[in-house]
Amino acid sequence: MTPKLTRRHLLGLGALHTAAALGLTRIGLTTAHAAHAPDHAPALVIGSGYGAAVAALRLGEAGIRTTVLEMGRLWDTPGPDGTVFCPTGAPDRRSMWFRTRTEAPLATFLWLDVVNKDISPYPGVLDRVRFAEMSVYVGRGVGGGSLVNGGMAVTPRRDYFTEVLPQVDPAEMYDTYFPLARRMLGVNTVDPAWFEATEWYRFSRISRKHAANAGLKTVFVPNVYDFGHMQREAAGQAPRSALAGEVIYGNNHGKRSLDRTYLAAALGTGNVTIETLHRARAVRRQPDGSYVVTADRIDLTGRTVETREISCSRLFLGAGSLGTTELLLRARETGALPDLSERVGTGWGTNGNVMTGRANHMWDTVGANQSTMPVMGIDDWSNAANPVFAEIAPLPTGLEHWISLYLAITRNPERGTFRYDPATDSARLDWTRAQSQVSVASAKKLFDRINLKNATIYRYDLFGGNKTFADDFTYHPLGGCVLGQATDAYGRVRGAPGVYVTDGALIPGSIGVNPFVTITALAERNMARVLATDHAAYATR
Ligand code: FAE
Repeated sequence: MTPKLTRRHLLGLGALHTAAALGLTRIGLTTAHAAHAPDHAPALVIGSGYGAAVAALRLGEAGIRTTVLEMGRLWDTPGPDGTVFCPTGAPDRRSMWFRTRTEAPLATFLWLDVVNKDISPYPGVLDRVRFAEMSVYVGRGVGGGSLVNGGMAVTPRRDYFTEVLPQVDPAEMYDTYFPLARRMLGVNTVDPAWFEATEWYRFSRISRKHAANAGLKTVFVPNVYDFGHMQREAAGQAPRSALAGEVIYGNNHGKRSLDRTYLAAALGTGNVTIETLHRARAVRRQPDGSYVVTADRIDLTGRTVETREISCSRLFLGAGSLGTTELLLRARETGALPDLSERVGTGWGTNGNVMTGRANHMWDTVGANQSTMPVMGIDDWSNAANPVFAEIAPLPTGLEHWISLYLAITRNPERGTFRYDPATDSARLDWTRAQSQVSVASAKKLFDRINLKNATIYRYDLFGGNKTFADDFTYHPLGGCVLGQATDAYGRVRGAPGVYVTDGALIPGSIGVNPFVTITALAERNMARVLATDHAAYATR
């Protein structure tokens, strides 16, 4: 489905281009005229990922003046090389968030340290947040995770969704909010005939064949990458992005990231302003019931150039599972919001993520040319003994390497807890390597079966330490402020009236598929309720 660009989208896109061209950190329809940053907004949104973008659009549409604070930069200005994002194979400072060396998920190839490169510190687009025994990859910038992710737009199984979020009416979600989210995000599917014929998805077809040999089902999965554009890339009629290895450090073309969809529409309402390079640090409540957010504005070296206090009547937390949880945990533990629930910081999980690679036989070539956008998964979730949904992932090196790569989503009931560390004023994650072993054991069962039936073996050279399973990072952080626990059934934060959680922090650690469609649809559902029922209580003061 090609999304219809409304007048609102076009106005918003214009505002983004103007801000980019002028190097502004404040983006809005009135950007050029606003001399001073306002220190009060009726509604304040923290972050600009999926949940935040939904909140911003729906608030703006309701006529509520809204400010969005995003710690990353706007990714709309070409660098000296003429592109917005850096090439994946030759990453520069644009790749990662204030690093001196990149930290890619696949650290080595043939055990060689050939993947990562030295870079200079800069507010780059991908961050790897390291906790003691788990790392979390997140996107930084206007659009959050949508800037760096694989675009897989998967609707969860209805039975599992109902089990995970029993407070949510599934009929409402599957009839209204999932279709709305897919439409707004511009979800589309690969043309099956093209998929079968193109060299760019040979790697998927080989994995499908090997899964079938083991009696396993594969399914096509939708994506927000524009497949029309991809086909034109393949035909040499459009600039290459998915077919040029671009994904984790940003796509220069073809990707319907949130700045093209929800956020453009939000800006187009004329009521929404986005402030970039603003990191929200603290939240407190005023005697009149309004809130004050303390935010550091940083420059491109990471130095704090200004500390702002912005008051608001309503506060929407969309800083992602890690960001939102840390803000609320800090507020509770420092006494700024002492009435917050004890459940803040609990119920966190990795969505059972575990990555693995298999070595194929010489005759089973995966192709030197691989599209970075996954379009197929092995779906064995209905196997009650060992439910797994495994994304067939690309490994685009430009060379034939005979590797089949997967991101398995397993059903791991282990949950982590965040603790506030006063010494560093940050959240620490209690998650042990042993907790990841549940995911590894489950993925191993599935891939042992595939290896057995195809007489193949695992790759040992990709994840460091001769590991066959990457058990130390996740792309899918979920939970920390779980719906119905730290919040009510609509994301209203317990003990802080007028504060809402709107992002992946609401989902209790697992959803069985790649999560952004669920995060978006849940935010749509919650915002519809909040705007319908809480609006009068806060008006637009
Ligand atoms: P998120 O998108 O993370 O946005 C949070 C935003 O808040 C970010 O822009 C932060 O910079 C910002 N922020 C954080 N703290 C602060 C603060 N204190 N002050 C101001 N701003 C702040 O949140 N999911 C899928 O469904 N399909 C995929 O194919 C897929 N592939 C992925 C590939 C990679 C490499 C990665 C990293 C993730 C992938 N994901 C995928 C996960 C998906 O991107 C993620 O679930 C969502 O982005 C989470 O959405 P949220 O709204 O929770």
